[in-house]
Amino acid sequence: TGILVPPPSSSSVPPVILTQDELKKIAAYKAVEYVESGMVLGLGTGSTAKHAVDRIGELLSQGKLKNIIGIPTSKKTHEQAVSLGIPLSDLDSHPVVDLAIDGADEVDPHMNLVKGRGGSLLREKMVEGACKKFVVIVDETKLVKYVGASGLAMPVEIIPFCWKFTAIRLQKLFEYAGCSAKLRTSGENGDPFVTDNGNYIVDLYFKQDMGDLRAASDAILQLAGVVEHGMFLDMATTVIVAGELGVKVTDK
Ligand code: ABF
Repeated sequence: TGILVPPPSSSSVPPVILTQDELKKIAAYKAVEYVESGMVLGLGTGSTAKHAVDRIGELLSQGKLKNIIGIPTSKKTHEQAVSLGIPLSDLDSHPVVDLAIDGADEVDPHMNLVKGRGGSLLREKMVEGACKKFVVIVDETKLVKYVGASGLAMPVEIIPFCWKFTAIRLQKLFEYAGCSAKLRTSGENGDPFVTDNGNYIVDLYFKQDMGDLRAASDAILQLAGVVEHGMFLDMATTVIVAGELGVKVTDK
């Protein structure tokens, strides 16, 4: 699959096909331009954020960035950062983070996000909630009219104890929006997917707009058994979208 980038009409250069991964990389590199030496950085998770972490490692190794401290949002990103020689810490030691760069699964017109299809939503929300600036990097396929509009999962991290009970309660909350709740599994034998925090994830699928997102968030978080959900409301300060017509940067 690829996205056609048309050359200027006067050009004899043939059109360039950029893959989705190349678009992700373009957005990621643009975001790293916001990074300055001496910053405490939230390091995101996922295939888009991976490009940003690689780039930060590269700039550090070239001496173009200095004294960076990374706060990883998952075990996977922790491993990646260690392999790149990025000095790491955590929120206990660095409770204020200057800037975080991370991907998203959906971005609505108000810069509200769905995150967590990669399974790291809880640590992402903790780190990104502690940031002065949160730069979201996506390719244009992630843009939606409303949260849930992609028809793909809105993840909720729950404790394993009586997970079916919690899943049913979640589904009932959003009956009006045609919600169905499914436990996320991994591997061939359908074992539950287990997060970095030892929890399960229930993915919610919506047929219609769930409406007031803040009310939806509150309702989810009020259920005992729920740890966190993947709606990141009013958290992004910048969204960088790479697409067919180039890179678009939107600041809040
Ligand atoms: C993380 O990675 C998650 O919050 C989100 O689920 C996912 C986006 O993945 P990708 O960048 O691979 O599309 O940011």
